[in-house]
Amino acid sequence: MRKKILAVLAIGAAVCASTMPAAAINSYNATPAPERTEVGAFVALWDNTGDGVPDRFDWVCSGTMVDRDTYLTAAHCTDDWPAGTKFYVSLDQDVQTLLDNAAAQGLTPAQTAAWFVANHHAVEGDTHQDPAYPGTSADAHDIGVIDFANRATDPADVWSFTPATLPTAGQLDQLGGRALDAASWLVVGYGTQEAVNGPGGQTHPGGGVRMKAPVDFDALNKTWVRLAMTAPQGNGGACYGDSGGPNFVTLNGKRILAATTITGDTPCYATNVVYRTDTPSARSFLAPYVNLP
Ligand SMILES: [Ca+2]
Ligand SMILES: [Ca+2]
Ligand SMILES: [Ca+2]
Repeated sequence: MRKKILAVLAIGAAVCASTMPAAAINSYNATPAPERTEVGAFVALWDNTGDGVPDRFDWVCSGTMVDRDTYLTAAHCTDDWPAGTKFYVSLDQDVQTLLDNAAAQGLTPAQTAAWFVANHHAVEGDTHQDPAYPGTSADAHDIGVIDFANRATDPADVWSFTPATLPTAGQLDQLGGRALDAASWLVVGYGTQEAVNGPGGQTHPGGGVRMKAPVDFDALNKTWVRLAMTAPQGNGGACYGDSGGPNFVTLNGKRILAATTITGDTPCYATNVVYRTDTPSARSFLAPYVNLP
């Protein structure tokens, strides 16, 4: 089981992105999600070498606007960054093409970040994570936000979107497994595809584009939902860079952001393990940032 963050993993997605197909989520049963304007890429500018000069500007995770100035993501996406790292959200559909164009023009990572902000492709915010993270396997407290409440510009100043609807307290428990299995589930994110075997080992092509895929309910745990992403059953799935992104369930015609992508099987073929947003711990973390239903 590996968390589905991108950047800190030594995988080949962003290195040769220009030769990769523009796709994200897993390759099978996935489609672009231009209509999911509330879902955005988690982008960071960071220094790998300790000299104070940023070496990377890239998408690493996914997340969702839950009000005009709060972007819900995973705690592990906000964790363990080098000092001085800056964090941004982009609600653009195709972040990868913009990054490729900046690289082709020879912009440095810092110049690319400035260009993204100046041209309304990214907004800088402030990360916060559940102080109880990493918690336990029963409750990892793997929830965080990029918040814009203390910034002059928030995403609603730049993009038009309707914030996602969070569940009511204990809503998934009240529904129970049978109703949750009958409902439609959808995962959205900017992450890579499932593992591809090559001469140098496994790689994860793609990513940086907002994609969606159907997934199927497997199990409800205390703080987790387990979702099947098996291709033969018509499911898609989530992979590296999809961490923090939404898993929506449609209940009575209403799309609810029931849980966020956290982890799963290492090659991303089988299971999306997602952190519930209707639990007391998730709600107590979120309460200072967003009005909960
Ligand atoms: Ca550096
Ligand atoms: Ca099922
Ligand atoms: Ca807020």
